[in-house]
Amino acid sequence: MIHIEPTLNDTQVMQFIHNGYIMLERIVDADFNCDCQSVPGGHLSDFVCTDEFRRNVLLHPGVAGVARSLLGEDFLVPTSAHHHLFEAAHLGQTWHSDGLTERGYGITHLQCYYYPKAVKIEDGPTMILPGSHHRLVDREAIAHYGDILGQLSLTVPAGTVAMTRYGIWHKAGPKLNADRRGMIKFSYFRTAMPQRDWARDSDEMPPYQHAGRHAYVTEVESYRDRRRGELTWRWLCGLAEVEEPLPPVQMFNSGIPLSEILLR
Ligand SMILES: O=C(O)CCC(=O)C(=O)O
Ligand SMILES: [Fe+2]
Repeated sequence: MIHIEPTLNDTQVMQFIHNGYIMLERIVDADFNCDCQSVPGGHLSDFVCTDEFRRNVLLHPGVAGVARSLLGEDFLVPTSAHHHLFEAAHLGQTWHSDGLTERGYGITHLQCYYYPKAVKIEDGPTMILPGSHHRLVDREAIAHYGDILGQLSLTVPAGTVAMTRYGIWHKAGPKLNADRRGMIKFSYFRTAMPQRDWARDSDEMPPYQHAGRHAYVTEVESYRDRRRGELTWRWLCGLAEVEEPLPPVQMFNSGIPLSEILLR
């Protein structure tokens, strides 16, 4: 079986719980980024199942190391993806979360955005709202929001992968030019209950450290974020009483267990 070392430590896992994303800038090799310049928009399956895509992106030690840390040893590796390709200028999408966003405290699904080409502000970067993955809402209820304090435009260098908690609020930002802007989106899933699957600083489990308020969060909601964060931390450390369906129930759910992959 391909061996993937976990790359996150206790502190980084707590940061992920709080923020709902991790950015890996310039993680994918420049030559492979160039190979992605002609990939068509829309659903992708054959391309993401090639050894090249697996080696350079899905099983890259830096990318898969985060999946290993947050989803455990034999996670599902994506076998399909969606290429969000924009060329013409547009006004931008509305705030939303995708698909059947999960309930519960466990982390069972990581949704990733891979940018083969650098994204500047005028290219219509993806925008995310850090911390919003805790707020499960009706999609239509947030669509009318404009700018939100603390929102982040993912202006990134080529080869960047953002790894997000599935429920995070996001949208494609306004695009001012006619240049190609691509983002290949794919998901990893958990297959087994967690047991503090990352690189441990020590065998003693540290208590959850709440990193404080996000810019748009008031006192009471911040208290809720702290409690939700603690519950997720305990769940990831294997202390939860609550079992979740694994892999999680999704509208789409395609992946191959890491243990079944052979690279030539
Ligand atoms: O392309 C992007 O930046 C985001 C696209 C997106 O979130 C969607 O279409 O669901
Ligand atoms: Fe989306």
